[in-house]
Amino acid sequence: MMCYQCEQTKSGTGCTDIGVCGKTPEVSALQDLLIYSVKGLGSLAHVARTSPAKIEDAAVNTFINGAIFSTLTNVNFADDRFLEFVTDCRKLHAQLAAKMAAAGVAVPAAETAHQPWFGSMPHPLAWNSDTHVALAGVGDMLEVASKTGVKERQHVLGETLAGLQELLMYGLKGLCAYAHHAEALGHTDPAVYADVQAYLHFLCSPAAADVGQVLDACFRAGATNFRVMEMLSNAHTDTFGHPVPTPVTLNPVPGKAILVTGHDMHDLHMLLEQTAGKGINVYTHGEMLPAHGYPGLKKYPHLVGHFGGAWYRQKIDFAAFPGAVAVTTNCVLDPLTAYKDNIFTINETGLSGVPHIRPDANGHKDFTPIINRAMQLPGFTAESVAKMEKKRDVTVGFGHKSVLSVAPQVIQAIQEKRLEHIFLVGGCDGSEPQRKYYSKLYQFMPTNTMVLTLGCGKFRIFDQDFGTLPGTDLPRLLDMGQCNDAYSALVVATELAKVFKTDVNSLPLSLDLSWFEQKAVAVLLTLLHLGVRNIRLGPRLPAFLTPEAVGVLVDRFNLIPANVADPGADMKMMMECK
Ligand code: FSO
Ligand code: SF4
Repeated sequence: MMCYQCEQTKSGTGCTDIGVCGKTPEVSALQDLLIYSVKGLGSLAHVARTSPAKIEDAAVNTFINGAIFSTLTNVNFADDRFLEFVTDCRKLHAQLAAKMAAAGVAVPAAETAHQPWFGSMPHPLAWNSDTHVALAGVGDMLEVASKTGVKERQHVLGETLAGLQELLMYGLKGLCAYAHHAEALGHTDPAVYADVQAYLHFLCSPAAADVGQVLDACFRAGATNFRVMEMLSNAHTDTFGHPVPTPVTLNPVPGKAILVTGHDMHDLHMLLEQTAGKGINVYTHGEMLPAHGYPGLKKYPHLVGHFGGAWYRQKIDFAAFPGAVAVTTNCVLDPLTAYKDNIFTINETGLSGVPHIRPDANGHKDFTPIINRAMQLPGFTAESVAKMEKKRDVTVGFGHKSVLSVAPQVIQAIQEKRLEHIFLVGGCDGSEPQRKYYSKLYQFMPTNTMVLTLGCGKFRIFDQDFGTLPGTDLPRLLDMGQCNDAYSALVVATELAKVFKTDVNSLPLSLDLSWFEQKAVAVLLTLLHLGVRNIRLGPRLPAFLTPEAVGVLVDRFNLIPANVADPGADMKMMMECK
C-alpha cells in the first residue's frame, strides 16, 4: 500500500505497510480501486451531462459524493463495504451507459484514450464498463486494486505532478463530504455535482499532465468548496436555526445514555426524535459539540451535554461511556473490545464486525438497535456521577450571525486599540507531540486579542477560561463550530474588511490552520482561491506536496509552515501581521 493523504502519515512520507490510522493494505487498495472507478463514473456522467441530450442521473450524483466521502481518513475500515461500493459503481456506470445509448449519446473514442499514469490499467471510463472483468469478491478486486495506487502515477508523472493531482483529489474528498452532509438535509446544487464530475473527468484527461492546469483546477475546486460550505451552512441554519451562544455541560447526569460522534446533525436530530420520552439522555462527542448551539437541536431536553474530547481520544472516551455510541461520520477508529458491542456505524462510516444502520428508501434511519443497546447498558448512575471530577461549562454557538451581532463592539474595540489582533485557529486535532504547538500558542496570546476556533482543534482549549476582552463583555474565545463552519469565519472576515474598507489580508487577523485530513485540504483550497495570504499551516506540511509544489504556494500566497518548535516566535510574527 501507499497512502499519504493525511497529516499523520508514517514518517511524514507515506504509510506503506499499514496505516497509522489502522487502515489495512486491503482496505487501502480497495479505496484506490474505488477512487479509480469513481473517476470513470464521474467522467461518464460529465460526458452525459455535457452531451446534446443533457443527461443527468440523480442516483449517480449522490453515489459519487458518498463513495468519495467513504475514502476520507478515518471514515471506513470495512473491506466488505468497499466491495459493495465498487460493485455499485460499476452497476451505475452500466445503467448510465445504457441510458446514454438509448438517447443516442456515444462516448467519443478520444475520451477513453489511455493515459499513461493509469499504468497497466485502462482508462477508468473503459474499465468500469468492461464486462470481461468479473469481480466476484474481495480477492478478485484486490488483484485489480493493486494496480490503481498513487505509485503508478508517481512513476509516470513524477512526484510533484502526481502530488498535485492528489491535492485536487483530496480537496474533492473534503468537498464531497460537506456536499453529502448538505444533501442529507435536502440541500443540493446541480452545479456542485457538475463541478465534481468535471474535476474527475479532468483527472482522466491529458490536461491533467500539466502542472499549471492541475493547479488551476485545484483553485477552482476551492471555489466550488466555498459554495458547498455555504450550502451546508444554509442547510444547518434553515433546518435548525442560526446557532446562539449556549453553555454546554461536560458533567454527565444519571440515566441511560447514547453518545453521538461525527459531524452529521441530521442523524443527531433523527436520534433525538426517536429517543424522546424514552428516558435516554443523548450526549455529543467530538465535532458534534456545536450541535448544542442550534435552536432546533437544543430544544430537546434530553440532549443533555457533551462527553469526551477530540477524535483521537475516542478509545478512552468510548470505553468510559456506559451507553451506546452512534458514529455518524469521521473520525472513527478500529474499536477496542471494551466497547465494540456498544458501537454502531451510520452513513459512509464502517468498521469490520460492527453493526451498520442503513436508511430506508425514504432516507429514514431506524435507530432501534442503538436505543435497545443503550437500554441494556447501565448508563450513568448517581454513584458514578458523584465520583466524577466536576468540570466548568463550555460555550458554543458563535456562528457568523451571533458574531456579526456583536460586530459593532468588535469594531469599536479595534478602533480604540482595545482589540489588537484576532486569531482564527481552525482545523483538526491529533495525537502527535508536534500538535502541542497549538496548546502552547494560546499561552502566548496577549489579553487584548480574540481567538475564533473551529473544527476539533478547539479541544486544545475549549474548556479554558479566556475571560472577556478588556472593557467589554465579549468572550475572548468564540467557537464558530465544525470545520465546515470555516464558511462562517470567512463571512465574518469579509464583513469586517468591508467596514474597514480594506481586504481580508489587511485586517489584524491571522489564520493558523491545524490540518489533519482531506476536509482541511478542501478548506485550504477555498482560502487560496479567495486569495487569502500568510496562512500558517501545520503541524507538518502535506507529504503529497513536494518542496517544489510548496514553493509555488509560498510564492503565490506566502503560505507559512507553522513554527512548531517555537510557537512564541510565531505569535510575535502574527501580532506583526506577518
Ligand atoms: Fe476533526 Fe476528524 Fe472536523 Fe476532521 S473529527 S479531524 S478535518 O475529521 O473533520 O475536525
Ligand atoms: Fe496513513 Fe493517513 Fe492514509 Fe491512514 S489515511 S493510511 S494514516 S496516510
